[in-house]
Amino acid sequence: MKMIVAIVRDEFAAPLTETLSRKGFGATKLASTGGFLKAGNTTFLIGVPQTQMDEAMAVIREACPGLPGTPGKPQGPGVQVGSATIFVLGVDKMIKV
Ligand code: 2BA
Repeated sequence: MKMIVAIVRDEFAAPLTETLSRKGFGATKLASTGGFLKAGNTTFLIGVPQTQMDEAMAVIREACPGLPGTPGKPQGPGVQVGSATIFVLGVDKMIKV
């Protein structure tokens, strides 16, 4: 299993939440703030079985379109903010009690 930590521009958080839910992915959303611009963004924690990683990444790419700077507006002078910054972490165990 993997843990996807996806820091997403706020404008893409609602569509990503909707698609993840519709496709049956479990996710937790955290309100977060970028350390550089100090603007709000949304961090998703998504626990994903290895076999579903490609599908999960495709969902994120679809919901968070564009390369840095597109299609959204610049959020600071000379700063282009990407749609999502994604980390993939290994998970030893997932336990629910
Ligand atoms: P922020 O930290 O507010 O950064 C917003 C944008 O400002 C970044 O877009 C980047 O284009 C620029 N930027 C960030 N740090 C900079 C610096 N020290 N000098 C010059 N420009 C800088 P993105 O790279 O697309 O990042 C979007 C958001 O993703 C970030 O918001 C932060 O919340 C998160 N993030 C990006 N890289 C990260 C990392 N290595 N670790 C943790 N969070 C990260």
